Amino acid sequence: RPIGFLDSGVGGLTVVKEAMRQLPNESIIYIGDNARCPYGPRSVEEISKFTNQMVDFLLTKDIKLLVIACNTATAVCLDEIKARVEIPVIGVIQPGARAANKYTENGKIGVLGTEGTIKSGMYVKTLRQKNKTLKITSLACPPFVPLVESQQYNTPLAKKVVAEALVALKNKGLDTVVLGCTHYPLLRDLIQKTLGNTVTLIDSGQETISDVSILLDYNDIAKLSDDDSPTRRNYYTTGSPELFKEIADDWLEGDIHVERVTISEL
Ligand code: DGN
Repeated sequence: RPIGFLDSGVGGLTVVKEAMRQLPNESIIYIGDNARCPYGPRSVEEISKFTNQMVDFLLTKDIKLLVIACNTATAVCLDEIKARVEIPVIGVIQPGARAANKYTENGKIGVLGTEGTIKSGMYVKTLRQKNKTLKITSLACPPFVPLVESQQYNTPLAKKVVAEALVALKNKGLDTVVLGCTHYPLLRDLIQKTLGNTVTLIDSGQETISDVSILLDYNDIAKLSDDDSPTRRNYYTTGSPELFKEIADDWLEGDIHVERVTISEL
């Protein structure tokens, strides 16, 4: 049975990339709601409704574990989804917060995310739960997701937008910054250059997949090494399969097969 991944668009592919690295035997079903992306500026009601529609779609594919590979959706409805589905569910915020707490040495942490994620206060709450003396600076970066979705993440425009947005984090003495949106690892090099090499960037995808690996073990649902059934990776988008495939080809290894699913089918 496959692991299900969902995101508002292509951002969750940064988590899939880690899954392919750490858990290459596992099959994957991914859905991105590109037609309704970005979620960041949307209301809590809309984010919850759209996310639940994708969860139901993935459940029809007989997934064994669900990864909410979107910080905005995790912030808004992780608890609600956990309560209603019977398979293990994991979001991206707790693993990211845990990693930031582990890596910081001076206790000064920055969190980058969408407006929805930053407004939810979920990173601050999760980090403070671990260590209430942490000094946390949160910053919403609304132009970042549209840059990634329009495949402009390697352009001079992206460099300018990233540099301008991150001015707000200069001179705060941060030693650790969380990429609190799954789209942001596609801008990682630009973010690192802007913040400098003294800052450790946390990609919550990497930590999330370590957690997925633990969950598979604890629930006894990891694919067995003598199971020779082929590893399948299927991608669905509510938007343009061609554009989705271009970004996926750029970011992931191997043959990518993308199918369209219309919003009315969700
Ligand atoms: N990739 C989603 C996240 O991690 O929050 C975000 C995006 C969005 O739709 N703005």
